[in-house]
Amino acid sequence: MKVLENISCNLPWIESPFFEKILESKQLSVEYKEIAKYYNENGYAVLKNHFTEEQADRLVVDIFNKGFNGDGKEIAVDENRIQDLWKVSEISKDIATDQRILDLLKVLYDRNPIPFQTLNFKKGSTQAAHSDSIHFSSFPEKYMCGIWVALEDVDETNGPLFYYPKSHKLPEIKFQHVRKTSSYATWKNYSEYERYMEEYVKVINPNKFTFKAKKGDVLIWSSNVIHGGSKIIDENRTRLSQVTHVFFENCIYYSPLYSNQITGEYAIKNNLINMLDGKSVNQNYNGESLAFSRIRNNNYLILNYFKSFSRIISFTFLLVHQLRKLLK
Ligand SMILES: O=C(O)CCC(=O)C(=O)O
Repeated sequence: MKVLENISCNLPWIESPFFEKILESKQLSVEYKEIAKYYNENGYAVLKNHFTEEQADRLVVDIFNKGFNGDGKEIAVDENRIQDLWKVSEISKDIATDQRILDLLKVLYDRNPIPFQTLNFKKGSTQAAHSDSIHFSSFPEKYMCGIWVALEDVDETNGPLFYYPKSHKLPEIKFQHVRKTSSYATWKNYSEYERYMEEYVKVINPNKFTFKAKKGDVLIWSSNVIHGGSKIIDENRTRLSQVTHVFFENCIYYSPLYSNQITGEYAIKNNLINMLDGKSVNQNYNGESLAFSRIRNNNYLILNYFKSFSRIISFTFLLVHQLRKLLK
C-alpha cells in the first residue's frame, strides 16, 4: 500500500487514478465511503440540511449589518458581493470552519484543510462557467475545494449555482491554454478565459446541473469542477449564500490567472491566512521547503537550489529584465 501511496501521482487520493485501490485499503465508515466514491466520480458532494435555519439566518443578519452596511462596510467588494466576512463575523467564520465539514475534507484529501477565504453573495453571482483552478491552484495540484452554502431556498428563478458533474476529470485549463502569446495576464484578460470556457463546455458537452438547494444545504466542489451562477430570472429575489475556499496543507499555492506558465513565473499566494489559527500559511512542497525568487510584481520563480541565495538571484533577474526592457 505504501507503494501505491507513493505513486499516487501527487494528487489527492480522491482524484488519483489509484482511487479504487486506495479506497480498499482505507477503513472508512459507510457514510464516508459513499461520499468518497461519489466525489471521485462526480467531483462534488451534497450535504443536505447541514446547517440549521437559525445558523443561516444569523449569517444573513451579518451579511447586511457587517458586510454591506456595518463596521465591515469596506469589505463589500460591490453591492452584491462581500469578500472575507469571516474576519468580522463570528457566524460566517463558524460556518466556514464547520468541524463536520473539515473532518470530511480531511478524509477526502488526507491532508489538513486550510479555509482561507469567504465570499457572500446577496443575489445570484451570474458568474460565467469557470473552474476554481484558474484562481487557486497548487503544487501538487488539485489540493483545493469550494464549500458552497445556501442561506435561503434556491430554485431556477433566483440564479442557482450551476455545475458540470465529472468535469473535474478534464484537464485543468490555465490561462496559457487560452492565449497564444507568453505575455502576462491581468484581471482585464479574464474575459478571454470566460469566452474560452463558454466554447469549451459546448464542445465537451457535459451534463449541466443546477443546485436547487434548500436553506442550510451544502455543495462541496473539487478545484477543477466547472461551475458558475445561472441567469437570474426574478430580479426581485435574493440568493443569499456563502462560499468558502479551502486549500490543503503542505503545498505551494498560486494563482494561475496571474502566473506566466510559459516562463514558469508563478503568482504565489503569499498572503493566505488560515482561518483556523489566524496565522499566515506556510508554503512547501509535500513538506520540502523551497525558495521563491521574485521576478516581477507578485511573480516568482520556484527554486529548489540556492535557497539562501534566492534574493541575489531575484535581484539579478530583475536587473536583467529591466536592462533588457531599457535596451528594447
Ligand atoms: O455562488 C455562485 O453563484 C458561484 C460562486 C463561485 O463560482 C465561486 O465561488 O467560485
